[in-house]
Amino acid sequence: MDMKEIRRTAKAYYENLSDEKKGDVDRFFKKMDRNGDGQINLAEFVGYLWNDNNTVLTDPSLFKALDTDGNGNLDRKEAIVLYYIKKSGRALSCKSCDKFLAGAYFSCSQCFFKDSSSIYGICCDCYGKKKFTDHHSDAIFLDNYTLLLQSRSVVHAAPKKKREMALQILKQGLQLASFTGALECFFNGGAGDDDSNCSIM
Ligand SMILES: [Ca+2]
Ligand SMILES: [Ca+2]
Ligand SMILES: [Zn+2]
Ligand SMILES: [Zn+2]
Repeated sequence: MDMKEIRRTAKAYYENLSDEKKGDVDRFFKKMDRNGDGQINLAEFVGYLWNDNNTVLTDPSLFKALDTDGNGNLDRKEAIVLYYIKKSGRALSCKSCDKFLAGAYFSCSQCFFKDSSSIYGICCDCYGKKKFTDHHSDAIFLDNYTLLLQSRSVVHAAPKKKREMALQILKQGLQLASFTGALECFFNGGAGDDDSNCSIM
């Protein structure tokens, strides 16, 4: 499992958290660390995720991939990646091979935009080998980067009120004050469209 990208993302995400949210990471870690030795072993990892109803993540190969130094335990730094995966809603596994989707993946765009469906994600290997034949035959699969940009067009097409609602939902989901300015830029069409500062777009 290639965790390089997700690890870098988690680190950047953590650096932008408020002190209060960083405290939340501490609480998360303490809760997982049942015996209080400052390390998370596999049993503590699995136990926590079972209690948390996050069985997608209990895969021992994910634990191994999170354990960067390979000492059989997760320290706080290694556990931040798990915290990020949980909080970002990236706890998804491939619908075909069941492996955790650590990197780029493809998802059915119809299911993605339908609120009654869950995300139907397929890892690049399975997508390349066309192992998604049990899904509805008219499915249009898009990789997650393309889907992100398509989402922008979809939100643009919505009336202003609905667009604002979508932004509110995202803000609540991300719980990240520092992200919201950038989000507004994303959905308002980038720099020059209004009076917000869109330095990153
Ligand atoms: Ca422990
Ligand atoms: Ca370790
Ligand atoms: Zn797969
Ligand atoms: Zn679908």
